[in-house]
Amino acid sequence: LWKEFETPEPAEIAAIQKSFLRHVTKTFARTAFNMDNFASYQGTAYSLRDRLIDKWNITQQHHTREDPKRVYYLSLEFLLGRSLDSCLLSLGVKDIYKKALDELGFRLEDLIGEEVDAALGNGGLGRLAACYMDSLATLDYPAWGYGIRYNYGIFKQLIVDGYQTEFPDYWLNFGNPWEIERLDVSYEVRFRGYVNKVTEEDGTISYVWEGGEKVVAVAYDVPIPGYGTMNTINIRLWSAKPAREFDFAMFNDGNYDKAVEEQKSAENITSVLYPNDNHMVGKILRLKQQYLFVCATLQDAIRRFKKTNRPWSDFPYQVSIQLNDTHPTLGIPELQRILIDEEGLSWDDAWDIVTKTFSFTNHTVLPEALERWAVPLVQDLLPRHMMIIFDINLFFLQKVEKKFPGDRDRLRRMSIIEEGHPQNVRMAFLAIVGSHTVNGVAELHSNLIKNVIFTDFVEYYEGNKFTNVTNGITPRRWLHQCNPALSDFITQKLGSDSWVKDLEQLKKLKEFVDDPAVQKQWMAIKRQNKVRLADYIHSITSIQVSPDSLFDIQVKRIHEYKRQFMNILGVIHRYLRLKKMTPEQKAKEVPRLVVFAGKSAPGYFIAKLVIKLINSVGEVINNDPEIGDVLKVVFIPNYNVSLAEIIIPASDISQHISTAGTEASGTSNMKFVLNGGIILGTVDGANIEIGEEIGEDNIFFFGVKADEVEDIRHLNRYRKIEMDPDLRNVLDAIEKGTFGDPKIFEPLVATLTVGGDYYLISKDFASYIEAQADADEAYKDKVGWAKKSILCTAGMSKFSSDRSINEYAEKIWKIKPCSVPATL
Ligand code: 26V
Repeated sequence: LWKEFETPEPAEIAAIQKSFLRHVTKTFARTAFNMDNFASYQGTAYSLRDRLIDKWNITQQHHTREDPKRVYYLSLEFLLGRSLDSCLLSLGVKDIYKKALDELGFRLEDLIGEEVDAALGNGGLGRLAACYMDSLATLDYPAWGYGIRYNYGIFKQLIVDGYQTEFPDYWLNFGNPWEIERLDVSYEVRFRGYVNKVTEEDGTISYVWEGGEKVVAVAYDVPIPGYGTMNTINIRLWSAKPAREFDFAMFNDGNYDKAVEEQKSAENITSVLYPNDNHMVGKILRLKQQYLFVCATLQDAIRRFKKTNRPWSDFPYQVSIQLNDTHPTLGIPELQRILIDEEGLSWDDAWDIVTKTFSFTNHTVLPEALERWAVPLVQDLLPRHMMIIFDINLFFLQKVEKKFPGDRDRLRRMSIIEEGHPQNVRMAFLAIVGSHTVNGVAELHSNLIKNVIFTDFVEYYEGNKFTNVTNGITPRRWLHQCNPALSDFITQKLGSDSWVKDLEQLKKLKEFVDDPAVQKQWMAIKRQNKVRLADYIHSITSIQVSPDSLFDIQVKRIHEYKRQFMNILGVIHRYLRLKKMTPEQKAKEVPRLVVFAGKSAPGYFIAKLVIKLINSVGEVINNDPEIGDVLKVVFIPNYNVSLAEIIIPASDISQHISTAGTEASGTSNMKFVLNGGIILGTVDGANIEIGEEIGEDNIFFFGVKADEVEDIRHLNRYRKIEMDPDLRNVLDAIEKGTFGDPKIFEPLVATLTVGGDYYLISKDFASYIEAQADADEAYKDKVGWAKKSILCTAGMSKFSSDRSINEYAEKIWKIKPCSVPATL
């Protein structure tokens, strides 16, 4: 197992080949005559899976024996991407697998490329969960991830005539080597029905939830190995199945359609990931997903807890549950329900356990993203939970009233139930009231939570519940794996690869910043990564781009608050400027490649128009013979984790230009800087802390600050917006038809003119263009740029997800590492 390195190499190679061939021939029934790359990928993955399962079993047995406090990370999204490469690296067997496969005539790189992404997430929130699993495993924490096994992940994006079109991502089509189906681990989940009030002989009243319909949640386990450690944790994903395979009575009556329909309707629950990011839609199927998820997860956690015969009062000292945003908040009334209705605890004893168990991370301040569920909907689907939520609210408001007597307006503001027609359950308020700790994901964001959106709660809890844990990213995937050339170079310069598990070591790179040989090699590696991206762009779009241009990249979900619109308006501004230049003047310009990628929610009309505009502008600029390589614009379709691994190492500049105060943290900003790319961005989210760490000289900041935004919006609403004159020119060009039928873009342009410019593009435009000019100027100084790039990587220690996870473990979860011995 972990001792496999002690085996002599030839024997190890032979063992890998044997296991590979066994799986290819026996598991997949292939022969030497039809063993293509995909079959070989499967054989490799299965041979690695065997090792993972061994490590996972040893970990579980050790945890059962030690019985440490465990953390349960509940997330409706896990954006894992591919697993083969990362597992090979974590197990320390990449080189030897490469050799073993080489001898059989396969290139490991090709096989890695055969894997489809596990894309069970929308964006930052889902990818954060994946990074946190990697750190939890690597740091030897006894942790479980829980989520949903969607049959369809985030849709595939195709660009047709410049527009986004969506295709289903049926990722399980050819099987998934990284999951273990656990038909023996399944739980019943009830929906609808009625609540029976029972009066016992002694006069006590209890409630029983009965009737309705039942489905079953079945577990699928995804092992997550720590890097260079035995600890191998688990993400348990639930899949919905009908409670009884078939209604035989119905089947016998010849009512086949109805019988099959019922079966399908159960399976529908976990069929598809909702593709909205930062926007709430009140669909009943989504609520069903959330409840099925927390119901099965709590039964599983409680079953594990009960094995040790501890009293219920021990529960919060053995179990910590982290809610990744409000999506799993129903876990709070569900645990309360189990404790009072099924386990017979008093309300107060139960509530004490609940509030000591849960903690909640908020990931956004956008009002349209805060979850609110209509009371009649919850009442219909989960009648007992609705009663409990009303009671939680009643007891909570009684305490608020006691602390602030007579303050009716405060009670209205703080109520978990929002008044209106219909009433709504404010899930964030329920999550706050039911948790011991609430955190934001970057300093600025945590301050906004405290001072803007949850102020009343800060006052009520006297500041005790709210804290910050700045996000982080795993350096394993986001440097060591995705940028092997830079990773090797860093290891060589530092004389050890210990930085992979201890990012503080990167600080030592500062010693080399003035070394011309290091600068040269550093930039040569960057160029190599730019060539790799240029080749990819050519293969996908047929657009030829020069690796000697400045690569300026914005990749993230398309959203108005992220302001891809401002970026493309800036590109148009640059184009108009270039068009006025003589060839001699143009030759002095820094050639620039502007790359966009990202998905829009399928129903987000304005975001989809932004994609269309980017493609239309690219079409004109890329085919303008007067422009050539001085400016190119590319939209790369279907942004996902494995594409990010190619794009991120290739940036000179990346853009993180959200209106100040709107991007809670951002995590791709961290990935770009870790790979020696420079941020051009607003004073927002984690950009601020990155600036503090790497030094303000190594980041291009622009734009208004978060605390100015409200006043400017107020003025925009009540006066005519002062349109920036350069921006006016740009809009004129669009309206004149320079980029195709201007009618198409009218609704988009209108967001700036008649729409009140909510995201302050006009206000920030001049300083944005100025920052871009500063970047051009700085890029001309090759040595200066190399230094900036080195200092970027060297300053990123803080943003390892290992640091974030250690903070959660110490401050919030109160769990300790439980290191697993190499053998039992
Ligand atoms: C997600 C969903 C998913 C589908 C159903 C409706 C719905 C409604 C709201 C949301 C909230 C998503 C919040 C989010 O993704 N926030 C991002 O979290 C990142 C990790 O903390 C952070 O870096 C980003 O700045 C933040 O936008």
